[in-house]
Amino acid sequence: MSDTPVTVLGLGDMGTALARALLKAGFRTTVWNRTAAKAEALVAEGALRAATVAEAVEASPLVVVCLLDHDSVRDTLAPVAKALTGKAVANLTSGTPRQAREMAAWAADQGADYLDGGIMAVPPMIATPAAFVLYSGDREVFEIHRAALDALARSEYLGEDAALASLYDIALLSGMYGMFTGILHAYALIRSQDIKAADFAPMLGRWLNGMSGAVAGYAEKIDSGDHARGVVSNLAMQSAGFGHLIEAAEEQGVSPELLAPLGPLMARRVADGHGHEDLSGLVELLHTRP
Ligand code: FVH
Repeated sequence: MSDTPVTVLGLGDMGTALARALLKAGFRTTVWNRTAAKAEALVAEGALRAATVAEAVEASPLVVVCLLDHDSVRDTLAPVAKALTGKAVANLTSGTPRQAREMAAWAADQGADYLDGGIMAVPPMIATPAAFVLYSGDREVFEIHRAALDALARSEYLGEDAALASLYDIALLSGMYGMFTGILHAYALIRSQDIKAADFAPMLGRWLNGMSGAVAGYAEKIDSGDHARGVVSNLAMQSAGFGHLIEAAEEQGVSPELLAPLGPLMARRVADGHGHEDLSGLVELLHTRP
């Protein structure tokens, strides 16, 4: 058995996976969930059940929190604020950067150390090499509890600002949803012609892999602010061609609503005199360079 006890608050799908990973790694694991019955399977596997949040917090120096959202974290922790003094809270509940800073300040007021986390995995991926968890907040606290955190997934520490884990989490998820958006639209087009999505999938996968160079290529242009360097497909051409995508979708009876917002942004950037540049320049319309 590993020597640092750990408490897990929240036994939804993710909290259960986290607690199970800790148990498997040999940590003395105390669990609490609002709906107590969800602890039963874990107790059968060796977890200690806490009857109250206060009891759960008392049980371990490290308290891993994985609840639905920011409000449920506040609702759960506020009544046991005093018990948190001297504890380390690793809050792996999804939230915004502002909420992370707010929780860090609140924890500090209670005399607790705070790490904010973003889980980059779905529950079955926990404790597998495919999963990673982003952390930000107090570096020393991260290092002290690293063994327990590493039992959940590969840990990636981003810096002292508690908001960083959430910011990276949201940025990664936004990239993911952008990709999903394109995939769904592509399948709707294919289905409009009675072609099986599965038959088209290998080609779509090949194409998206081929285009993944944009991740690093756009990053270079965005960081330098030079969207005109090494342009292969200029924005004016892409903007004109994009109209065909919307027209074709409508012809095929496919709603273009997932794709459509990109068109006016491209047109605006071209009208502003950036038609010779790369698509990466759209970032300048989304956010003003500091
Ligand atoms: N599951 C996933 O794929 C994603 C992967 C990335 C990270 N997320 C985030 O993890 C947080 C928890 O997600 P989850 O999958 O465990 O969610 P649920 O299975 O719905 O469990 C929710 C737990 O929260 C408890 N809860 C809800 N409201 C309250 C409240 N007001 N007070 C106390 N506890 C509350 C709920 O308790 P109960 O309904 O069983 O009594 C569950 O324990 C989440 O931030 C994801 O975005 C998961």
